Amino acid sequence: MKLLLSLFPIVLLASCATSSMTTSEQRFKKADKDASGSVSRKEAVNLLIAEAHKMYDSDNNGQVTEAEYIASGGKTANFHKIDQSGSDGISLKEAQANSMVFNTFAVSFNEADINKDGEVTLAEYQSYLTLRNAAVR
Ligand SMILES: [Ca+2]
Ligand SMILES: [Ca+2]
Ligand SMILES: [Ca+2]
Repeated sequence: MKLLLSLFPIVLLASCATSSMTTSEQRFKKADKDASGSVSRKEAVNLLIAEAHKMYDSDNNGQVTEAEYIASGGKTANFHKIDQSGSDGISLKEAQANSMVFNTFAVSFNEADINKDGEVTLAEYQSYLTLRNAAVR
């Protein structure tokens, strides 16, 4: 758990970096897979996990090996918890199916879901970004 939380700064930094190239609206639309106008917990978390998985997968072969995981600040024990199949590689599917990973990434979704209805609207997302940027400054 502790090791996954250490992922967070990386993920937040990455989303800051992408937001300079894409607007928050574009990012929101990307997360809203079914184009329902709001982002569900599942949609948001799956996207965050996909982004983190991509970042950990330094050689881009679709699998995060133990070496790649450790190199990104992960711990062996957690690696084995997520690598359910024991294949020395975490696929995106495995990462998304892992409840420990899901719950970790759901934390930032829950923060953004201001009225706690399980969906984040564009307005909620934008006020979340404003709050977060204010906290950084
Ligand atoms: Ca949606
Ligand atoms: Ca890899
Ligand atoms: Ca909401």
